[in-house]
Amino acid sequence: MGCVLAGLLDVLLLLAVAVTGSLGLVDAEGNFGRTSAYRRKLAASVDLPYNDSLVLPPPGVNPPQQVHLTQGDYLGKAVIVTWITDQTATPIVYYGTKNGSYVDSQMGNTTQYTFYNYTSGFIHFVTLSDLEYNTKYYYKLGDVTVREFFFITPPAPGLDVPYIFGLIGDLGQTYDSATTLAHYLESPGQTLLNVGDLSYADDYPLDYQVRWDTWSRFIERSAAYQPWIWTAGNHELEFLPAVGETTLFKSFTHRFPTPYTASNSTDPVYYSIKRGPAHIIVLSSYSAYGKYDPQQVFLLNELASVNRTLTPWLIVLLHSPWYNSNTYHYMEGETMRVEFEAFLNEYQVDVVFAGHVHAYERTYPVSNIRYNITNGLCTPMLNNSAPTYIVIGDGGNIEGIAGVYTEPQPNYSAYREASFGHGLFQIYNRTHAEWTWHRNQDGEAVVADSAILYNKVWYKGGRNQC
Ligand SMILES: *[C@@H]1O[C@H](CO)[C@@H](O)[C@H](O)[C@H]1NC(C)=O
Ligand SMILES: *[C@@H]1O[C@H](CO)[C@@H](O)[C@H](O)[C@H]1NC(C)=O
Ligand SMILES: *[C@@H]1O[C@H](CO)[C@@H](O)[C@H](O)[C@H]1NC(C)=O
Ligand SMILES: *[C@@H]1O[C@H](CO)[C@@H](O)[C@H](O)[C@H]1NC(C)=O
Ligand SMILES: *[C@@H]1O[C@H](CO)[C@@H](O)[C@H](O)[C@H]1NC(C)=O
Ligand SMILES: *[C@@H]1O[C@H](CO)[C@@H](O)[C@H](O)[C@H]1NC(C)=O
Ligand SMILES: *[C@@H]1O[C@H](CO)[C@@H](O)[C@H](O)[C@H]1NC(C)=O
Ligand SMILES: *[C@@H]1O[C@H](CO)[C@@H](O)[C@H](O)[C@H]1NC(C)=O
Ligand SMILES: *[C@@H]1O[C@H](CO)[C@@H](O)[C@H](O)[C@H]1NC(C)=O
Ligand SMILES: CC(=O)N[C@H]1CO[C@H](CO)[C@@H](O)[C@@H]1O
Repeated sequence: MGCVLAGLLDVLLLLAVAVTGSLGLVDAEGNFGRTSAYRRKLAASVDLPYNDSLVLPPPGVNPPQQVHLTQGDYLGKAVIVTWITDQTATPIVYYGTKNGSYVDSQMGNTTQYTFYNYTSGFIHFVTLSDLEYNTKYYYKLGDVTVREFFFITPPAPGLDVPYIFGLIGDLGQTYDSATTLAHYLESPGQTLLNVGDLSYADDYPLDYQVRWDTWSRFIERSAAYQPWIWTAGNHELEFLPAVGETTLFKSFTHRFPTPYTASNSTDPVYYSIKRGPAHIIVLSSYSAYGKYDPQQVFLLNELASVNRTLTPWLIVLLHSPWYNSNTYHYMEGETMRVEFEAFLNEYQVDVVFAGHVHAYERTYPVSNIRYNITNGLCTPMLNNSAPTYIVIGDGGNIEGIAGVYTEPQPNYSAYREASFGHGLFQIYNRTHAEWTWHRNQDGEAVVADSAILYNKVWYKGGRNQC
């Protein structure tokens, strides 16, 4: 009863913030989630042409291009700067805390890879370490043509440290993707959590690698100025045995280094970081996760090491959702859910973000960990102690929207809509965070779905959060 009441209260809150579209109240089956009536065009949009200004290389002599950042250590005091040049160049970053005054420098490394008959440019990656927290750094790259950028380090981990994460999944490089990214650039997001499926280069014959280059140029206007935290999706696998390409995640791991060794992971596609008030665990839906597999060993070690006094919020990122009531990719995440869900409940994970499905969906806190083959208890249960699950695979890629839902809407599904957009996860303090979802058809300031998330460990308010 309490759950239904709280659900109604949520609906009233939504009314108060004047959401658009029709509001679903409790229906004959007792469902209180909402399926938005809003529909965008269903036709897939095309990729930006190669001569579009959003994907063109910068001018100059062997200019640094495809510049992007990610966190470089466990605690948020390091940044990995990655960029590509067509010809050889020195992998060096000049940096400092004053604009134009680059008093420090750091050397790194250069790599290259081939994929079928494609040879990548020179991929440079440099880790800037021992940075000060909460500080703006300026940096410059380039031996001849020089380009300048800046970033802001996160605050030190702590209990009541506000921080805003952006969420984007399945972005691709279409006109819709461009709208999503343009809106995100207008947002207050400080670090982007990317839940996988980046360029969609593999939607082209022979996984046309040039589309990785155009994608990395496309995202530079955000990713050169704030870290993007990478999750591997199925489009990163690039398994093409017919032409001898059998190294999984080959382009992804060459182009997007992650700080995996800092969390004792042995694989770049799953790892963990602390950032401000959050401990973020990145999992791979496409790496073995069974008992005794390295990913499960990693996850259990990592969960046991989380300190909720240092980082009150515990976030998990993965690509293929465990709770998805869209017919698209239905149940693909089920085996991983069966293997891992009980661990996430035990360690009181606050929220799990996934992509994969090209639409938006938010659940109430839900768990489904009672089933043991013989007891028949296989129905997902609303459970305040369990995580909230959010599908944010609505970045706008070339494959188009996933518009068909299972009916009726399961009672754990709070809101679902087949539109493109992005999300913001705004942590206020140890007890409260606010999730907002921004659909592309609205201005950035408009919120199409929102919810307060109450911290699983610290919130003692007793409100029924279902
Ligand atoms: C891009 O190329 C197409 C086809 O070659 C051409 O029609 C279009 O004008 C070009 N656009 C720009 C911005 O140069
Ligand atoms: C740094 O200084 C240059 C030259 O004065 C200026 O164009 C640029 O906007 C400044 N950058 C920032 C981030 O303030
Ligand atoms: C790679 O192979 C494809 C298909 O055989 C061909 O169309 C393309 O021109 C080749 N690219 C290069 C750089 O050789
Ligand atoms: C990694 O393993 C080492 C050695 O066992 C340990 O000291 C360190 O705390 C571990 N780091 C993390 C982030 O788990
Ligand atoms: C957890 O973090 C707090 C705050 O930094 C620290 O005082 C405490 O010792 C840590 N607990 C453990 C078990 O490391
Ligand atoms: C709710 O979740 C908690 C934490 O995982 C668990 O202990 C409890 O058994 C769950 N309740 C139900 C009814 O599933
Ligand atoms: C499965 O669950 C039922 C009901 O909770 C319990 O009686 C039974 O012992 C469990 N079976 C196993 C193998 O744990
Ligand atoms: C949700 O639906 C399931 C079956 O579909 C039911 O067992 C459960 O009691 C429902 N929960 C609520 C809170 O209505
Ligand atoms: C945490 O933030 C929420 C939302 O701004 C606020 O209502 C609450 O009072 C804050 N709690 C503390 C302990 O500051
Ligand atoms: C991964 C890798 O090759 N790291 C090397 C990068 O360059 C530094 C020094 O320039 C080496 O110490 C690292 O081993």
